[in-house]
Amino acid sequence: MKNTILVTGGAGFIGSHLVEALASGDSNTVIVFDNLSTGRIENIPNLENVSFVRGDVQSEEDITQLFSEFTFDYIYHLAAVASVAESVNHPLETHRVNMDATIYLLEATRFQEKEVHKFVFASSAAVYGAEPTLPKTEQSIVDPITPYGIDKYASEKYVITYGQLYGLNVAVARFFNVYGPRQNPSSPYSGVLSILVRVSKQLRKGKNSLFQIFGDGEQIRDFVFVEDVVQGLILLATKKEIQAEAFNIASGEKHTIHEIITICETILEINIPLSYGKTRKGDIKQSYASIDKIGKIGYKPQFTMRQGLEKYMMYE
Ligand code: UD2
Repeated sequence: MKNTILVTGGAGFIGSHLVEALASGDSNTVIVFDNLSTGRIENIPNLENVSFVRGDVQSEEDITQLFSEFTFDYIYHLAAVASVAESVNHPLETHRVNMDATIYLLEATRFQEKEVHKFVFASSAAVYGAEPTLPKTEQSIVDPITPYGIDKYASEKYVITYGQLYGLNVAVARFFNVYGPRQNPSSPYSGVLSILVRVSKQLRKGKNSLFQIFGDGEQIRDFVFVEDVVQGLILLATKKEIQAEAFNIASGEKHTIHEIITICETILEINIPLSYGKTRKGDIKQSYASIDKIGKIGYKPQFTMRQGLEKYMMYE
């Protein structure tokens, strides 16, 4: 049976890896829906079974138009402003993308003629906030402390509630710190590893560069390689027994910023000069996950931090 699959944010970092994996099954037709605000057209695989629709999830009109042209078997909603810091600086603008858009999509899905096999929403570890109990399990207290975390939590509640109220087949993925090829390092809000990899590569070429740490460098994160995230997303979509529940997607490994700097230095045999700035507003000191719940449905990370970083650094 041929499946038509929607990936919002499919031209972005995580979305484009997902599209690649989905398109490799030739019984799938993949529709990438993206406004190219941070996503890039070059990220979309040039394959016959992948189509690009330029549109904005914030626009109810664009969503209505999309659903008038296609009926979807699976929907992965990944389009978002991915930066916690950007949400702190622009709460209203990020709210429209990270929250309102989710309801537009859920409404369109609810009223499409054919029942969707699964609507998977990309949420975030940011929902857990700064409450100090670790590792984070799906039963941990949820207490978001930034507009980003609040919108992700509100969105996931909507998604799960649509499952309960209207019988929509839904699942929620809580991403921890995702990294890998195509993560864009060029904004001040970019993921820490994309910036660190860029700095490392410059140093490796003999250019001057410096990595800036916000805070003391002892903050802990659970960095998960993008291919493992794709593995987790596809499991949530295809396992029929998953209904209206949230799952952590992470590596289950924890590293400080200082540790990842040391790993980069070892891989590339360089010395990375550091400077220290103030801790960012809304920054969480320690965040790492238990992956037991998703492990029970077959998830197994394939990349350690070092293996993922090596693959990332070889890219280009
Ligand atoms: C990440 C995700 C976010 C959300 C969250 C879940 C990104 C860009 N953001 O936010 O979407 O899912 O995890 O909790 O992936 N840092 C530096 N120097 C730099 C950049 C960052 O020291 O040049 C620090 C930063 O202050 C923070 C840590 O590195 O303590 C990670 O920062 P981040 O922006 O990569 O990700 P985070 O955890 O804020």
